[in-house]
Amino acid sequence: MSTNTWFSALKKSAVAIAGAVTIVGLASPAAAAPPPSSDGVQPQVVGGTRAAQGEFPWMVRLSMGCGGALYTPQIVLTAAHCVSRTGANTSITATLGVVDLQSSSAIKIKSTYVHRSPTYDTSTGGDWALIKLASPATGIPTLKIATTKAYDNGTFDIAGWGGAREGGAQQRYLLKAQVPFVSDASCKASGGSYSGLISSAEICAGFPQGGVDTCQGDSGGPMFRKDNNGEWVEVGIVSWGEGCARAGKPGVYTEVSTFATAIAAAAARL
Ligand code: 4AZ
Repeated sequence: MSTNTWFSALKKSAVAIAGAVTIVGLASPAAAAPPPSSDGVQPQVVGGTRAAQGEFPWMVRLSMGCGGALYTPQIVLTAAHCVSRTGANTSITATLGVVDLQSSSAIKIKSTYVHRSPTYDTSTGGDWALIKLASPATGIPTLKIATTKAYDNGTFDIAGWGGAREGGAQQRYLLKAQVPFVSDASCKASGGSYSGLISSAEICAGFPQGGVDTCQGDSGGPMFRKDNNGEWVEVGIVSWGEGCARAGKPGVYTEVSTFATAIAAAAARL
């Protein structure tokens, strides 16, 4: 099947692909090209570089191959397409506190329960889910969510352990990159699946020329920026895209502000 068809299929059956989100950069963008890593080794993710230990302390890797962000000490915010259903679930392991997934310092905590957005796969959209952890991740900062559209603009940060390029392997070390906001109108005009963009529920980001993006295995992870107080705020959740880092094919993210009230209410009941 064509790559685009393959990708749409992935979007529909998120759990199957949940393992690999990668920050991919296939070609250097004209603007804001990331610098090479300080160790002099070319990062395996083109367009991204390695995050420093502690730089994004709320980043979570989930065992089904998705990303997430620590929302409260005992709740991870991820994508609905990374989980199968709402209900008791002790099969997920969250890895926290490290950029190196193989670090002996990694904190690993099992899940107890999953809450999948009830509007996911409806016309409302809402690719988000909450995972309750068996115990609090003490000492790990949380990432707040955007509660208004005020931060749905500008330059966003993305991070994840997904593939370094389209079809590439999952990463041991956390990679990061930056991508600019793309308007709903521009995103919707990107052809293919983008014509079905749910403007109220999704927010797009990427360079017109491609080159920097999230990718398979980054799903569920946060797209974030600083707020007016200089604090990190999650504005998007890695959701889908046609391929990775392709020109004219932005990354699509759950618009967190749209679902902030529902997310907070669900978390309060977990
Ligand atoms: C994925 O398969 C995926 N380029 C996530 C994000 C993007 C593409 C694919 C965006 O999880």
